[in-house]
Amino acid sequence: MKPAKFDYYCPKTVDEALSLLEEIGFDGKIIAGGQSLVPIMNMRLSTPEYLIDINHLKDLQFIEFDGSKMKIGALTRQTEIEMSDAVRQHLGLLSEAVPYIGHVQTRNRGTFGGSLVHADPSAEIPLSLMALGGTLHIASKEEVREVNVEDFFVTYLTTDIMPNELLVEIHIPVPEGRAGYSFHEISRRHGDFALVAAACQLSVDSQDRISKVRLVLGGVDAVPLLITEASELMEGEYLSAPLLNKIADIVDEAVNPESDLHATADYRRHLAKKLAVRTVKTAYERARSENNERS
Ligand SMILES: Cc1cc2nc3c(=O)[nH]c(=O)nc-3n(C[C@@H](O)[C@H](O)[C@H](O)COP(=O)(O)OP(=O)(O)OC[C@H]3O[C@@H](n4cnc5c(N)ncnc54)[C@H](O)[C@@H]3O)c2cc1C
Repeated sequence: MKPAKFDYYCPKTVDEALSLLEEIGFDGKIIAGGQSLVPIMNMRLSTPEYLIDINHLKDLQFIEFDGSKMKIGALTRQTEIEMSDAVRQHLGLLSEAVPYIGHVQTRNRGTFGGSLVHADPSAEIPLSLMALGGTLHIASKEEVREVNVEDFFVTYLTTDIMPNELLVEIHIPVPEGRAGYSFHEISRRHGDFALVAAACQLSVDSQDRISKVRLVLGGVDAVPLLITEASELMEGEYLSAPLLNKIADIVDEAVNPESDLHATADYRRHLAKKLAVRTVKTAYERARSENNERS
Protein backbone atom coordinates (compact mmCIF):
# COMPACT_ATOMS: atom_id res chain seq x y z
CA MET A 1 0.00 0.00 0.00
CA LYS A 2 0.95 3.64 -0.31
CA PRO A 3 0.76 6.29 2.40
CA ALA A 4 -1.97 8.93 2.48
CA LYS A 5 -1.01 12.32 1.00
CA PHE A 6 1.20 14.54 3.18
CA ASP A 7 3.22 17.75 2.97
CA TYR A 8 6.97 17.37 3.46
CA TYR A 9 9.34 19.68 5.37
CA CYS A 10 13.08 19.32 5.64
CA PRO A 11 14.41 21.75 8.29
CA LYS A 12 18.14 22.55 8.26
CA THR A 13 18.48 23.40 11.98
CA VAL A 14 17.07 22.11 15.26
CA ASP A 15 15.53 25.54 15.87
CA GLU A 16 13.72 25.41 12.53
CA ALA A 17 12.45 21.90 13.31
CA LEU A 18 11.15 23.01 16.71
CA SER A 19 9.35 26.01 15.17
CA LEU A 20 7.66 23.70 12.66
CA LEU A 21 6.64 21.27 15.40
CA GLU A 22 5.19 24.14 17.45
CA GLU A 23 3.20 25.39 14.45
CA ILE A 24 1.93 22.01 13.20
CA GLY A 25 1.29 20.18 16.51
CA PHE A 26 -0.83 17.02 16.36
CA ASP A 27 -1.11 17.02 12.52
CA GLY A 28 2.63 16.46 12.02
CA LYS A 29 5.09 13.63 12.52
CA ILE A 30 8.87 13.56 12.68
CA ILE A 31 10.61 11.11 10.38
CA ALA A 32 14.12 9.92 11.30
CA GLY A 33 15.21 6.55 9.84
CA GLY A 34 11.67 5.82 8.68
CA GLN A 35 12.09 2.11 9.43
CA SER A 36 9.03 1.99 11.69
CA LEU A 37 7.07 5.06 10.59
CA VAL A 38 7.07 4.34 6.83
CA PRO A 39 5.59 0.80 7.14
CA ILE A 40 2.95 2.19 9.53
CA MET A 41 2.13 4.99 7.06
CA ASN A 42 2.06 2.54 4.16
CA MET A 43 -0.56 0.51 6.03
CA ARG A 44 -2.37 3.79 6.78
CA LEU A 45 -2.27 3.13 10.50
CA SER A 46 -0.78 6.62 10.71
CA THR A 47 -1.83 9.41 8.32
CA PRO A 48 0.06 12.57 9.30
CA GLU A 49 -0.72 15.66 7.21
CA TYR A 50 2.86 16.92 7.55
CA LEU A 51 6.15 15.02 7.71
CA ILE A 52 9.15 16.75 9.28
CA ASP A 53 12.33 15.06 8.09
CA ILE A 54 15.15 15.54 10.62
CA ASN A 55 17.86 13.84 8.54
CA HIS A 56 19.69 17.13 7.88
CA LEU A 57 20.09 17.89 11.60
CA LYS A 58 23.71 16.75 11.82
CA ASP A 59 23.95 18.32 15.31
CA LEU A 60 21.89 15.36 16.51
CA GLN A 61 24.30 12.75 15.13
CA PHE A 62 27.18 12.11 17.58
CA ILE A 63 28.65 9.75 20.16
CA GLU A 64 30.71 11.49 22.89
CA PHE A 65 32.35 10.32 26.12
CA ASP A 66 32.77 13.03 28.78
CA GLY A 67 34.68 10.97 31.37
CA SER A 68 31.66 9.66 33.29
CA LYS A 69 28.87 9.34 30.77
CA MET A 70 28.24 8.70 27.09
CA LYS A 71 26.20 11.27 25.20
CA ILE A 72 24.45 9.97 22.10
CA GLY A 73 22.59 12.18 19.62
CA ALA A 74 19.06 11.06 18.78
CA LEU A 75 19.81 10.89 15.05
CA THR A 76 22.83 8.59 15.48
CA ARG A 77 22.31 5.55 13.21
CA GLN A 78 22.13 2.15 14.86
CA THR A 79 25.09 1.01 12.71
CA GLU A 80 27.23 3.82 14.17
CA ILE A 81 26.46 2.52 17.68
CA GLU A 82 27.28 -1.03 16.56
CA MET A 83 30.64 0.03 15.07
CA SER A 84 31.69 2.51 17.78
CA ASP A 85 34.84 1.61 19.76
CA ALA A 86 33.81 4.04 22.50
CA VAL A 87 30.43 2.33 22.90
CA ARG A 88 32.13 -1.10 22.93
CA GLN A 89 34.58 0.07 25.60
CA HIS A 90 32.15 1.91 27.89
CA LEU A 91 28.67 0.51 27.15
CA GLY A 92 29.30 -3.09 26.08
CA LEU A 93 25.64 -3.95 26.62
CA LEU A 94 24.60 -1.70 23.73
CA SER A 95 27.26 -3.17 21.42
CA GLU A 96 25.98 -6.65 22.24
CA ALA A 97 22.28 -5.78 21.78
CA VAL A 98 22.23 -3.61 18.64
CA PRO A 99 23.24 -6.35 16.11
CA TYR A 100 19.95 -8.12 16.97
CA ILE A 101 17.95 -5.19 15.52
CA GLY A 102 16.49 -6.11 12.14
CA HIS A 103 19.15 -6.27 9.41
CA VAL A 104 22.22 -4.30 8.32
CA GLN A 105 20.03 -2.32 5.93
CA THR A 106 17.53 -1.31 8.64
CA ARG A 107 20.34 -0.46 11.09
CA ASN A 108 22.02 1.76 8.48
CA ARG A 109 18.89 3.94 8.43
CA GLY A 110 17.29 3.33 11.83
CA THR A 111 18.31 5.79 14.55
CA PHE A 112 18.95 5.50 18.28
CA GLY A 113 16.29 8.11 19.07
CA GLY A 114 13.72 6.70 16.61
CA SER A 115 13.82 3.31 18.32
CA LEU A 116 13.34 4.92 21.75
CA VAL A 117 10.39 7.09 20.66
CA HIS A 118 8.77 4.24 18.70
CA ALA A 119 8.91 2.28 22.00
CA ASP A 120 8.22 -1.27 20.90
CA PRO A 121 8.33 -3.27 24.16
CA SER A 122 10.56 -5.95 22.64
CA ALA A 123 12.98 -3.56 20.92
CA GLU A 124 16.65 -3.87 21.83
CA ILE A 125 17.57 -0.19 22.35
CA PRO A 126 14.79 0.66 24.84
CA LEU A 127 15.60 -2.52 26.77
CA SER A 128 19.34 -1.79 26.91
CA LEU A 129 18.82 1.83 27.95
CA MET A 130 16.51 0.70 30.76
CA ALA A 131 19.24 -1.69 31.98
CA LEU A 132 21.96 0.96 31.77
CA GLY A 133 19.88 3.84 33.17
CA GLY A 134 20.11 7.35 31.76
CA THR A 135 18.24 10.49 30.82
CA LEU A 136 16.51 11.58 27.64
CA HIS A 137 16.86 15.23 26.67
CA ILE A 138 13.69 16.46 25.01
CA ALA A 139 13.53 19.88 23.36
CA SER A 140 10.61 22.18 22.58
CA LYS A 141 10.60 25.89 21.63
CA GLU A 142 10.40 26.76 25.35
CA GLU A 143 12.90 24.45 27.03
CA VAL A 144 14.98 21.29 27.06
CA ARG A 145 13.65 18.95 29.71
CA GLU A 146 15.30 15.80 31.06
CA VAL A 147 13.34 12.58 31.62
CA ASN A 148 14.76 9.52 33.38
CA VAL A 149 14.44 6.40 31.28
CA GLU A 150 12.30 4.80 34.04
CA ASP A 151 9.63 7.48 33.38
CA PHE A 152 9.90 7.68 29.57
CA PHE A 153 7.99 4.57 28.42
CA VAL A 154 4.27 4.97 29.17
CA THR A 155 2.72 1.98 27.43
CA TYR A 156 2.92 0.08 24.13
CA LEU A 157 4.28 2.48 21.42
CA THR A 158 3.69 5.47 23.74
CA THR A 159 6.26 7.64 25.48
CA ASP A 160 6.44 10.84 27.50
CA ILE A 161 6.97 13.03 24.44
CA MET A 162 4.53 15.63 23.10
CA PRO A 163 3.80 16.51 19.43
CA ASN A 164 5.72 19.82 19.76
CA GLU A 165 8.82 18.07 21.16
CA LEU A 166 11.96 16.54 19.69
CA LEU A 167 14.21 13.98 21.38
CA VAL A 168 17.66 15.52 20.94
CA GLU A 169 20.15 13.49 22.97
CA ILE A 170 20.49 10.70 25.49
CA HIS A 171 22.97 10.62 28.40
CA ILE A 172 24.03 7.24 29.76
CA PRO A 173 26.23 6.80 32.86
CA VAL A 174 29.26 4.59 32.27
CA PRO A 175 29.23 1.64 34.72
CA GLU A 176 32.01 2.05 37.30
CA GLY A 177 34.29 -0.50 38.95
CA ARG A 178 34.06 -4.22 38.18
CA ALA A 179 31.07 -4.32 35.87
CA GLY A 180 29.53 -6.96 33.62
CA TYR A 181 26.63 -7.04 31.22
CA SER A 182 24.66 -9.50 29.12
CA PHE A 183 21.95 -9.43 26.47
CA HIS A 184 20.02 -12.45 25.19
CA GLU A 185 16.95 -12.79 23.05
CA ILE A 186 14.90 -15.49 21.39
CA SER A 187 13.23 -14.74 18.07
CA ARG A 188 11.78 -17.00 15.38
CA ARG A 189 14.34 -15.84 12.78
CA HIS A 190 17.36 -13.56 12.91
CA GLY A 191 16.18 -9.99 12.34
CA ASP A 192 12.69 -10.57 13.72
CA PHE A 193 11.55 -8.77 16.85
CA ALA A 194 12.29 -10.81 19.97
CA LEU A 195 9.64 -13.11 21.41
CA VAL A 196 11.37 -12.36 24.69
CA ALA A 197 14.62 -10.48 25.38
CA ALA A 198 16.62 -9.90 28.55
CA ALA A 199 19.33 -7.37 29.45
CA CYS A 200 21.39 -7.18 32.61
CA GLN A 201 23.97 -4.64 33.80
CA LEU A 202 25.70 -5.62 37.03
CA SER A 203 28.62 -4.56 39.27
CA VAL A 204 30.44 -6.49 42.00
CA ASP A 205 32.54 -5.28 44.96
CA SER A 206 36.11 -6.40 45.74
CA GLN A 207 34.70 -9.54 47.47
CA ASP A 208 32.60 -10.49 44.38
CA ARG A 209 29.33 -9.50 46.10
CA ILE A 210 26.77 -7.89 43.80
CA SER A 211 26.81 -4.15 44.51
CA LYS A 212 24.45 -2.89 41.79
CA VAL A 213 22.24 -4.65 39.25
CA ARG A 214 19.51 -3.84 36.76
CA LEU A 215 17.66 -6.71 35.08
CA VAL A 216 15.19 -5.84 32.31
CA LEU A 217 12.86 -8.05 30.27
CA GLY A 218 11.28 -7.22 26.91
CA GLY A 219 8.30 -8.73 25.09
CA VAL A 220 6.54 -9.59 28.36
CA ASP A 221 4.61 -6.38 29.09
CA ALA A 222 3.63 -3.08 27.44
CA VAL A 223 7.00 -1.49 28.31
CA PRO A 224 10.54 -2.77 28.94
CA LEU A 225 10.14 -4.28 32.40
CA LEU A 226 12.75 -3.37 35.05
CA ILE A 227 12.62 -6.15 37.64
CA THR A 228 13.29 -4.03 40.74
CA GLU A 229 12.54 -6.82 43.22
CA ALA A 230 15.30 -8.91 41.68
CA SER A 231 17.74 -6.02 42.18
CA GLU A 232 16.73 -5.67 45.83
CA LEU A 233 17.21 -9.40 46.36
CA MET A 234 20.61 -9.58 44.67
CA GLU A 235 22.35 -6.50 46.04
CA GLY A 236 24.92 -7.37 48.72
CA GLU A 237 24.81 -11.10 47.82
CA TYR A 238 27.03 -13.61 46.04
CA LEU A 239 25.33 -15.21 43.06
CA SER A 240 24.30 -18.78 43.83
CA ALA A 241 21.94 -21.46 42.47
CA PRO A 242 19.30 -20.79 45.20
CA LEU A 243 19.46 -17.05 44.43
CA LEU A 244 18.99 -17.72 40.71
CA ASN A 245 15.94 -19.88 41.51
CA LYS A 246 14.47 -17.00 43.52
CA ILE A 247 15.12 -14.61 40.62
CA ALA A 248 13.21 -16.97 38.30
CA ASP A 249 10.28 -16.95 40.79
CA ILE A 250 10.31 -13.13 40.93
CA VAL A 251 10.31 -12.93 37.13
CA ASP A 252 7.42 -15.41 36.97
CA GLU A 253 5.39 -13.06 39.21
CA ALA A 254 6.45 -9.81 37.52
CA VAL A 255 5.86 -10.56 33.82
CA ASN A 256 2.55 -10.08 32.10
CA PRO A 257 2.97 -11.62 28.62
CA GLU A 258 0.30 -12.00 25.95
CA SER A 259 -0.34 -14.74 23.42
CA ASP A 260 -0.16 -13.92 19.72
CA LEU A 261 0.50 -15.64 16.39
CA HIS A 262 4.17 -16.13 17.28
CA ALA A 263 4.07 -17.50 20.83
CA THR A 264 1.72 -18.29 23.69
CA ALA A 265 1.82 -16.33 26.94
CA ASP A 266 2.99 -19.49 28.76
CA TYR A 267 5.91 -19.97 26.38
CA ARG A 268 6.91 -16.30 26.79
CA ARG A 269 6.77 -16.68 30.59
CA HIS A 270 8.99 -19.77 30.35
CA LEU A 271 11.49 -17.90 28.12
CA ALA A 272 11.47 -14.89 30.46
CA LYS A 273 12.56 -17.03 33.42
CA LYS A 274 15.26 -18.87 31.45
CA LEU A 275 16.66 -15.72 29.83
CA ALA A 276 16.65 -13.79 33.12
CA VAL A 277 18.75 -16.48 34.79
CA ARG A 278 21.09 -16.74 31.78
CA THR A 279 21.72 -12.98 31.52
CA VAL A 280 22.30 -12.52 35.25
CA LYS A 281 24.76 -15.46 35.31
CA THR A 282 26.72 -14.17 32.32
CA ALA A 283 26.80 -10.59 33.61
CA TYR A 284 28.03 -11.79 37.02
CA GLU A 285 30.79 -13.95 35.54
CA ARG A 286 31.93 -11.07 33.35
CA ALA A 287 31.95 -8.66 36.31
CA ARG A 288 33.95 -11.11 38.45
CA SER A 289 36.58 -11.53 35.75
CA GLU A 290 36.94 -7.75 35.43
CA ASN A 291 40.09 -7.20 37.51
CA ASN A 292 40.95 -3.65 36.62
CA GLU A 293 38.72 -1.18 38.37
CA ARG A 294 37.44 1.59 36.11
CA SER A 295 36.18 4.78 37.62
C1 LIG B 1 12.45 -5.43 8.39
C2 LIG B 1 12.55 -4.67 9.70
C3 LIG B 1 12.95 -5.35 10.84
C4 LIG B 1 13.06 -4.65 12.06
N1 LIG B 1 13.44 -5.36 13.18
C5 LIG B 1 13.61 -4.70 14.34
C6 LIG B 1 14.08 -5.38 15.50
O1 LIG B 1 14.36 -6.58 15.50
N2 LIG B 1 14.24 -4.64 16.64
C7 LIG B 1 13.94 -3.30 16.70
O2 LIG B 1 14.10 -2.68 17.76
N3 LIG B 1 13.50 -2.64 15.63
C8 LIG B 1 13.33 -3.29 14.45
N4 LIG B 1 12.89 -2.60 13.34
C9 LIG B 1 12.58 -1.15 13.48
C10 LIG B 1 13.89 -0.36 13.53
O3 LIG B 1 14.64 -0.66 12.38
C11 LIG B 1 13.68 1.14 13.57
O4 LIG B 1 14.93 1.69 13.36
C12 LIG B 1 13.23 1.82 14.82
O5 LIG B 1 12.17 1.17 15.45
C13 LIG B 1 12.75 3.24 14.54
O6 LIG B 1 13.81 4.07 14.26
P1 LIG B 1 13.78 5.07 13.02
O7 LIG B 1 14.94 5.97 13.18
O8 LIG B 1 13.64 4.31 11.76
O9 LIG B 1 12.46 5.94 13.36
P2 LIG B 1 11.23 6.38 12.44
O10 LIG B 1 10.59 5.18 11.83
O11 LIG B 1 11.63 7.48 11.54
O12 LIG B 1 10.29 6.99 13.58
C14 LIG B 1 9.70 6.15 14.56
C15 LIG B 1 8.87 7.03 15.51
O13 LIG B 1 9.72 7.86 16.29
C16 LIG B 1 9.43 9.25 16.08
N5 LIG B 1 10.74 9.92 16.13
C17 LIG B 1 11.87 9.53 15.48
N6 LIG B 1 12.91 10.29 15.87
C18 LIG B 1 12.43 11.18 16.77
C19 LIG B 1 13.03 12.22 17.55
N7 LIG B 1 14.34 12.49 17.49
N8 LIG B 1 12.24 12.94 18.38
C20 LIG B 1 10.92 12.66 18.48
N9 LIG B 1 10.30 11.69 17.78
C21 LIG B 1 11.04 10.95 16.94
C22 LIG B 1 8.70 9.30 14.75
O14 LIG B 1 7.85 10.42 14.66
C23 LIG B 1 7.93 7.99 14.79
O15 LIG B 1 6.78 8.14 15.59
C24 LIG B 1 12.77 -3.26 12.13
C25 LIG B 1 12.38 -2.57 10.97
C26 LIG B 1 12.27 -3.26 9.77
C27 LIG B 1 11.84 -2.49 8.54
